[in-house]
Amino acid sequence: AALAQDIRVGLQRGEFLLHYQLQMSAADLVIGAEALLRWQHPERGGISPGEFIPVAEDTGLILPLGQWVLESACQELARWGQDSRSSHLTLAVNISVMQFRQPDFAERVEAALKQHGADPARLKLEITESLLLDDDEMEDTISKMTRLQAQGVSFSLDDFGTGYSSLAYLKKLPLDQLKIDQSFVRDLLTDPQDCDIARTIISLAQSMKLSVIAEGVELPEQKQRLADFGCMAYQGYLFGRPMPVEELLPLLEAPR
Ligand code: G
Ligand code: G
Ligand code: MN
Ligand code: NA
Repeated sequence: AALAQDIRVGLQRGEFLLHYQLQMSAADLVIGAEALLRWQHPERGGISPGEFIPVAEDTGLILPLGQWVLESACQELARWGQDSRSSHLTLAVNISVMQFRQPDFAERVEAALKQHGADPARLKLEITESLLLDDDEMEDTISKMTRLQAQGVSFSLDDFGTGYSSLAYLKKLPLDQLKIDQSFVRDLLTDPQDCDIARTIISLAQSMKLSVIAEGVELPEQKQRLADFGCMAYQGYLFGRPMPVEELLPLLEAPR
């Protein structure tokens, strides 16, 4: 509860910020970035999202916090659109279930894009399988996604393989991408089961005409193994940690 109050105050005082982690093509070109929320508390220093996001979700504070993320990301995306170094990049934004379930979620995304003049086709929303748990909400999920997708917004299914989504649901959703959870990438080279799972997710994506990105790639050998399976995009410490935007833009200048 103390932390919840701190989140409220932190939002008012502007203590939150976004870091960005590169997303790469198989040819090692930067294709985009994921926005990751950071909190710089004046006394306690950096507090990790693993600590405060669950609290924000339990208290409903994820709504104002998520709204701040969405607006800040759209503002950044609009800036990227004005800069030849970054105008081709997509920006991926994490969306909590509670945020997506807001009746006016699609309108909020549209308003944030419009307010800042960001290109909808450069915005990617990362949703999780927990969105698919509730049968009764399926129509609502599909209609919000379809509405946003019609404007160019794309959807990636984050942490894929760790949840409970059925293939029947997966088939119905207007998704663009599966994101292989880092738990399968970590031991890819030593655990044959993780290796099989990663390969299976990649071929599932291919057969469903979805793109696929692997997260948590730390070693060139992991990237190579995933590439052998047909993976098209990568994210992880191998290419860069989540970083402030001031560090990201100069990286785009020189060919890597
Ligand atoms: O940022 P880190 O790299 O430590 O992320 C930890 C967790 O917090 C991840 O599960 C990530 O998806 C989540 N997370 C990071 N930023 C956001 C955000 O802006 N919104 C939501 N809902 N989750 C986020
Ligand atoms: O759940 P989500 O995928 O949104 O969150 C991504 C999380 O993974 C963040 O906490 C981010 O800091 C972390 N991360 C990103 N790349 C790597 C990596 O290569 N290795 C590890 N261990 N964590 C990573
Ligand atoms: Mn994510
Ligand atoms: Na993830």
